[in-house]
Amino acid sequence: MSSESDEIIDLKYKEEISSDTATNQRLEKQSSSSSSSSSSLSTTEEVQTDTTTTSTQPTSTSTLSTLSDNATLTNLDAVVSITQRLLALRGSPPGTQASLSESEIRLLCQLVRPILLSQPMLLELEAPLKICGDVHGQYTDLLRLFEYGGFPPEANYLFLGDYVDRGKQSLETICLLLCYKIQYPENFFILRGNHESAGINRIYGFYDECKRRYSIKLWKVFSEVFNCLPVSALVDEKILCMHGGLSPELDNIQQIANLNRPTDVPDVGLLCDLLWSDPDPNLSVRIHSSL
Ligand SMILES: [Mn+2]
Repeated sequence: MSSESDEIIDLKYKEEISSDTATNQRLEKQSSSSSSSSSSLSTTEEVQTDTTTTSTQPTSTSTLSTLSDNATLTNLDAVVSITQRLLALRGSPPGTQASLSESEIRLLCQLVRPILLSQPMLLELEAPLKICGDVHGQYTDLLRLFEYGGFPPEANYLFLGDYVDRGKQSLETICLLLCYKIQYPENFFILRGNHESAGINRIYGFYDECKRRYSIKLWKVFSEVFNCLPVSALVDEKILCMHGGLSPELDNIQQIANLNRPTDVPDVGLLCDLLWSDPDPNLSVRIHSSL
């Protein structure tokens, strides 16, 4: 374990894709600091660092072929089928809904939870991978991001949270992301945003979409998935990513790895700050990167 202290870059790719006007809610402070003039494609950044690092190359080998359990195979067949129907919306008018049954969506939630919990709260990832900001239920924009960067597993991805709320198709958005997480668990990563919290997405759209299209129960099932999402990723041991920002409570990066799951997002403290903080030019933060 190294005791060296490195300055960590706080990656901020928080362009708001949503054109929704921000309300005056305290909870919406993120949108007030974001530029709205950029196209959604600007939220994808290619991270190519040290070429001497052994990179995790995108693999075309699906988890499907490595599993022998029949039940698992059947489940993964279902996930492939769901993925195909979601991707079939390419070329359809924006807003076209995918025909997924509630039981299929529940299956995605059921399959992804153990995968999320089997990986650390602080992910340690290797370049090359593409890092993407808020999608906020704008499913057409998500498809455009993949058209631009390559559909998994052609490229590796890290999404920084806020998949639901504001936009009209939170369900298609989160379902496609979960499909990819299940199929390519080592090449596709999704962090938690402040909207992946029941107290927030109860108000800003996701609850209403679940209730209107499926059931309140389904919204609760998603909450149990969101409570298992990791909150931070360290890329090539030098680029620290999270949805919000750093915390005054953060002295050592190990504190992030030590956060327990499943968990809701508390109103104060380290976890809250990682998901909610905005840049402060008056702060100078140094944290230890040793793990
Ligand atoms: Mn957001």
